[in-house]
Amino acid sequence: ALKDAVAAAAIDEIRRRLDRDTVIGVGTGSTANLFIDRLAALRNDFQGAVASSQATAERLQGHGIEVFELNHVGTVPFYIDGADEINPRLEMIKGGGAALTREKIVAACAERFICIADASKHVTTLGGFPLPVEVIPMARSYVARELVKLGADPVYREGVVTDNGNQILDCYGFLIDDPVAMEARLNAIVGVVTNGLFAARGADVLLLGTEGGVERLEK
Ligand code: DER
Repeated sequence: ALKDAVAAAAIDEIRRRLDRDTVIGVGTGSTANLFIDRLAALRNDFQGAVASSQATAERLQGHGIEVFELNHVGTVPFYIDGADEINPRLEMIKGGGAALTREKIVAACAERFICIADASKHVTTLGGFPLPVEVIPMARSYVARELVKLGADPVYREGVVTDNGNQILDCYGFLIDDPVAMEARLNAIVGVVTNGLFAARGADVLLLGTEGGVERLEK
């Protein structure tokens, strides 16, 4: 119910800003899926969407919403997506759904990142949720050793291949007191494609589902 409330709040957040040329960025996961299902009712009020995963693209198309290639769109006015954790500075850990690379790409092209999350995702310090790191398969063991040097306990997400043909290490035991610095440090490890810290470019608005209703927090 909390996820549904924030999905509805995201529709209210954007509906007056849609016109027939608008293409919006859409995230991945169970909360994003509830948003997509509600977006269907507005499909004649905007042009289409850029998807952050194959799964999201298929769900959008299933609702008759046109999906565009990002290279043909450029920027999008908003990107709506969930998070695994989000702190008061609207920095996030994402990647629980293995879509972190394309999510981060679409988010980079968005003027406004609207995060939709239930209260369980709201934390003071990031790192309770294991930090996903997308790696080039041949580099997996090398990256794992480098992550251990940084104090993490990396666990290979067996049987998962991302939309980009890569693999994921989930890093347990990271206490991340400087998300921006850690994001940059992880990006510097050869073989890392993307890490799940969305801190340099966090969210701009958080719609947080709480028992008392939806709270709107802005950076
Ligand atoms: O994988 C992701 O980044 C998803 O957005 C995830 O963080 C949120 O998924 P959920 O809405 O199913 O909790």
